[in-house]
Amino acid sequence: MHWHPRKVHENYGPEAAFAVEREAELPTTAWDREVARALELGLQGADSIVDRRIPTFSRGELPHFAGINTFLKAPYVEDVRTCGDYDVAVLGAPFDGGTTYRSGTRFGPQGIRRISALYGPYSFELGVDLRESITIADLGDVFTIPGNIEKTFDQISKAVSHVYASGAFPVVLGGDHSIGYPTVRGVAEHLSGNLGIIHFDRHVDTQETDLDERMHTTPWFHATDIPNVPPQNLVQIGIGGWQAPRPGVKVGRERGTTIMTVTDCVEMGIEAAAERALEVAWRDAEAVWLSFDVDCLDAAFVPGTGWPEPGGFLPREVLKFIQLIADARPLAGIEVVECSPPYDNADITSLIATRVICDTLGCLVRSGHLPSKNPAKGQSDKPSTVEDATS
Ligand SMILES: [Mn+2]
Repeated sequence: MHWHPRKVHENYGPEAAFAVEREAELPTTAWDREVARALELGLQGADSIVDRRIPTFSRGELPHFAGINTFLKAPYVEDVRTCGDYDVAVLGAPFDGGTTYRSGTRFGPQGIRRISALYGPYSFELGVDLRESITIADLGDVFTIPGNIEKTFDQISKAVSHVYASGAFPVVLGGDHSIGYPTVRGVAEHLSGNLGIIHFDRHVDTQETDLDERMHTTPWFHATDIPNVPPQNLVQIGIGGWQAPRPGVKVGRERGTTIMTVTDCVEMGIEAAAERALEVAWRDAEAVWLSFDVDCLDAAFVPGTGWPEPGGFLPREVLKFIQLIADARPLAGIEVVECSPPYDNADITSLIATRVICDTLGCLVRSGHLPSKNPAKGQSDKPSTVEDATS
């Protein structure tokens, strides 16, 4: 039998062909640097180790089960005053005091960081290697106050404000959804124009109070009370089921938020839905915040969440949606909330939470919306061999 070499595109579908060809264009500069650093800091491996790139002490990505659990094994940056040296700053907001049913999201940052070790920085379909394009810092967690929602909000706003002002792209690991108000408050204070919000959720989260407090069912009431965060720029995607409280629906109707159900999105198609969401969030806005509640997915995929609701999105639908949003325009930052590891099975909720962040970063990078501040990192060009996701 003879093997006939063929051009890649004859062997693959269009996306796979793009992915396979794109991989050849990605540099390995940062990886080579990481290997050299690991050998220096972690000592050359034992004499019997054939691969001389392997150090004695695990330093960096490999093995995936070893090491200290920062997000994507990014460096832990203890001195938060230096976070502006990095392109992306990950911070945890471990707080579940706003939860009205299942708690446990105080362990969300831990759960997400732990399973993020399974991810490499390279995405096949997206044609991106984050390690080669940007620098990521893990700042650890905000000092939240378990028994006090308002003090915790102030801590989170101060933290997000610090990161946003530094120029690093904030990635917030929740935490329950009550943190959506203080995160947005931390960004909005730096803008002269309006901040839009793209909100993925099964729940509207627009009532004023719940159980007499500003709980995880209330962030957008208070966020849209901020003068430069108008409700007309709040688009809520995936809302539905038997857990959307009527007081919140009433507020949304009165304030003029935009709600898209799962059926709305699926029937118009994810591309058209993403276009509509972008149009609403960006209308006369200066920046847009992405708030992703993992419970927008069908309960089957997110057992580890506070209010599991059947009938939500499939993972591939929501990932496509996220990719279209991040490919289209820059974002001010992202939060992923309501991941509750104590209720999770086989880490699947933490896996999807990690994936949403990685896909967002990957698309921002490949589309040039998250340029590197470090000239040593080559900013990857927008792919031209695959259909332009934003068209
Ligand atoms: Mn929710």
